[in-house]
Amino acid sequence: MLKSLLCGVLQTRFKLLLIVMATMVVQETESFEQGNFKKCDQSSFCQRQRNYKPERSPYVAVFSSLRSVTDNHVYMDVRNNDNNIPFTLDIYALEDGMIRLRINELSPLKPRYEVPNTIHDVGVQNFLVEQNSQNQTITLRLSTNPSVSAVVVCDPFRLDIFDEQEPVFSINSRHLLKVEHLREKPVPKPVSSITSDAVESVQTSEGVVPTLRSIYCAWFSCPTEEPVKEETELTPEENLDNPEEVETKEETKEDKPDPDDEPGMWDETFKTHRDSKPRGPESIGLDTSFVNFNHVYGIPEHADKLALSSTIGSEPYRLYNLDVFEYDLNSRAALYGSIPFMIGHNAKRTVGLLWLNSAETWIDVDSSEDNKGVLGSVFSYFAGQENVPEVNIHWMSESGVIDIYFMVGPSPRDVMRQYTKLTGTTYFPPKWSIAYHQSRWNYKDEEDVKTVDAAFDEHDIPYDCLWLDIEHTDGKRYFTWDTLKFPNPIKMQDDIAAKGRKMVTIIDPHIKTDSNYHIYREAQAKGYFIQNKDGGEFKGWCWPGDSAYLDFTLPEVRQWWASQFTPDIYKGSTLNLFTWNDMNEPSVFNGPEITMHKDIKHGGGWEHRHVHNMYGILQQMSTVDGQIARSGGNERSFVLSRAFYIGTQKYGAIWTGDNTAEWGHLEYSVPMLLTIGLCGISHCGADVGGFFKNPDPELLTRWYQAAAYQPFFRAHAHIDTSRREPWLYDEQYKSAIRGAIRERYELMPYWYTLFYQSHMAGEPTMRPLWYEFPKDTELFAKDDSFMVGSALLVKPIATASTWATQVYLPGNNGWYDVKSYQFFPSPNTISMATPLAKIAVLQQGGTIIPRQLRVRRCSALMTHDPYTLYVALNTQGKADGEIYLDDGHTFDYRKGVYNYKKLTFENNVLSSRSLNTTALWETSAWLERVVVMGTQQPSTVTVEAAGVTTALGYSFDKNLRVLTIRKPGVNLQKDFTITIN
Ligand code: NBV
Repeated sequence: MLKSLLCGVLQTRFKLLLIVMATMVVQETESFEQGNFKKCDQSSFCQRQRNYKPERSPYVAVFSSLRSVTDNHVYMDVRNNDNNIPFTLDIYALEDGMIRLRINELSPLKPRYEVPNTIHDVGVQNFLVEQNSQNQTITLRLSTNPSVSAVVVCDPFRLDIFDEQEPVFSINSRHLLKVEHLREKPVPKPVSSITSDAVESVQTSEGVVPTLRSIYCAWFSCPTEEPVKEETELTPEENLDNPEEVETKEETKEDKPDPDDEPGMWDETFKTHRDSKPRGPESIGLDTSFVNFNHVYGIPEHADKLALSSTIGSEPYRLYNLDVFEYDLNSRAALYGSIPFMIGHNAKRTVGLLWLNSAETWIDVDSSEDNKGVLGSVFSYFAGQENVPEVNIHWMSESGVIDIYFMVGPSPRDVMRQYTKLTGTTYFPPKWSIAYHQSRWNYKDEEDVKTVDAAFDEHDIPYDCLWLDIEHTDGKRYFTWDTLKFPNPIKMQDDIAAKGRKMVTIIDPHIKTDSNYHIYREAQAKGYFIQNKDGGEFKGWCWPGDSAYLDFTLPEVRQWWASQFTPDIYKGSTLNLFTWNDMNEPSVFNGPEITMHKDIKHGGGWEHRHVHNMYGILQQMSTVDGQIARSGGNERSFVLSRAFYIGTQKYGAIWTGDNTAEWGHLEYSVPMLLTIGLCGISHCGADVGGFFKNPDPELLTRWYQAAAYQPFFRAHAHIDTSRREPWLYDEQYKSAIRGAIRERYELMPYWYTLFYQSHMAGEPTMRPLWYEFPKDTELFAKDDSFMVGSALLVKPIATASTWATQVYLPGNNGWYDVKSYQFFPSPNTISMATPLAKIAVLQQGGTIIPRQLRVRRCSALMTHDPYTLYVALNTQGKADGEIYLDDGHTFDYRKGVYNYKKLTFENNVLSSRSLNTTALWETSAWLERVVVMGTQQPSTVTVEAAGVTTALGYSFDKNLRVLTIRKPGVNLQKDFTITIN
């Protein structure tokens, strides 16, 4: 009996063991790569901040300390009542209804890191200040935007921001403000040395120094401390009178860890990497609530949906630029770029919040139902309303100061304008760079380049730029060529350029440590590399083997790097060669989390931890400077970067890195790009076809179709994948891919106009549907379709064998299928047939878009070609749009050398009027056709330009109600009027 019982138990145990082992194997394979990267509980500051949940915030703003530094800047003292550390609170009134909040230690042991050169000098306005001593609140109203106000509640500190009386943000209402003050490393003291004096001074490596408390108490009155009793520990045996007391004492000790010595504050190890944390803890945390919002967006880069999801009970979103191999979808894990900008949107308004920080940051999003009504009950504005929603955000950064910019919108456009006033608008990309790019790792040699280039022409597929990856170099020494494979790089580029096309070479930030390599030699001699924590050049592993990393935080290093791009120095380069900055998170193969050690040193004594998320943008910025300088400042730049940060849009394009040839990755490219666009970066794209693995031809075709309508359109693939140029596929796929690329080229005038507008006003070119239809709640979480500008709605096919798709058409202007011109009233969900060659694209009623239908082998050849206008009438028979024209590549537009036209259709008259009047750009481009959708049969059509009126030919499709006007023939520079009678 006993034996069989034992056997049973053992058998069960054995089975369990097998199951556990099997699970471990599965988990191991699933999480092997993710295991290289930290979770919040492996990052001590994230743990400390996340575990901080006081019932009441100890931070108090001192009411009587309010001072106006200037009329647009007020200042207050803040103190942490738990430890009496003093802080400064600064609030600034900025133009366009924006408010800035800054909290720093009053007198930190050492300066805390503040992000340089990111925020533009924006205009300011005055505060109208009202103090209420009874409630201990201070109301700061913006003088030029008086509907916008900030209210400081003193005890505990809270800041609420209102627009039109409506609370939109509430700061520290969850009591999560926690600034870890800089402190001396505690030195373990012998028990007998603890006396009450220890409160006022501390033993450090530099001797006995006064504590912050003692400095602070000289300014403020401090509560008197209980003298610390000398402790002589009794063993349980000695304390025979009361043995339980000993137990309790020990428990209390464990419950109250030394606040200066919590785990990971002074030293932290992840895998085999130790972070020595020379400055100790300095993290910051704060909650910001979006009041009356259910939906928040932004904080790229994550392979996640558009609307951010609640992180409660799971991992926070993480911002820490990392090179992640085969990244997972539906994840909050960090990727290559970081932008701590969040947008809240509801049916009434859109708001934005920028958390200015360049260190590792984790973000909890709490949109749980339990929150509903909590803040609603605090604000009288919501009296009588139950369940007012709120999304509570907990920002946690490893270092820096609290520095937040609030934007109250109220429309999505307003928020983008406000955000890009602070951080810059999109650089103006040269026209060729928004056309189609062909890349792979790698086009092998000059012969390969020549063959691929020629094949595009043979197969009648346009392309504008051919890319060379790391294999083109001499042993991964950037700015050099493998002379066996590329013996005549200048001739190669000239041949490509002769056809109107461009080339790009990759230039990574890791520099091979080889004294025969001019870049290394010079940079080393100048001391331009990042240093180890104890001095000496930091070396990490990357493609070339042992590599050093330039310290791009230093202006002199950036200047020197920029100078490397002149063709005299970059041998074998021409002005038609542009740049790709990859691996600039930076990627360090043998570093912690495949990046740089946090404790290594940049110039100015800052550690890498302080600047990490900015490293990539600094490389891209100086590459751009170099490219512009090499042409004497005449030619626009094009630099693609993998890492990105706040303001990347000013410098160039980014892409979503190493995705995979799977349908899911095609699907997620849409929300990823929408999010990146909402955070200012308009020129973004995903590798067409997926970087890793081989796409089947249907997936590749559908990917081309989606990307033909996304801002940065480049096919790219891993070195181990099979070749996948479009002509390698069966006719049906090849012709569908050709069709998609040609659709892009036809639409180039519209894309170029959108990029000009994005450059001027900061609007994303690719937009979520809610951006255009902000009141339609159906759209708030929709990310399977998107808008290109205000006119086109695109629903990519992101699942296999999908020959029809449901498309939700918002608004009440109606929509036209761009190919068939079929009209669909809206709001409405329609079913659209999507055979392999079809892209579901609809033009909104009320819009006019330009196209060029004579597609040539590249965009440069189409510069002066004729245009067609597509006028899609809304239910009132109206439409409008714009068209922008210039030379496509120089900075002459800054001198006014361009044509920007407003196109209006009303009362059966289409007119084109110049929005700029001086220094027009000379072009022979003319209007060859106008297609008017949703109109009546005319009896005559005439065009008037420069006082001359001419009758025009036309055809009319009664069923579709489409009028095609032939050859108006007017030069596009000129104003004209077309009248339909
Ligand atoms: O330079 C090689 C690749 C490049 O093709 C890719 O686009 C980058 O994202 N690079 C990463 C390094 C190797 C990735 C496995």
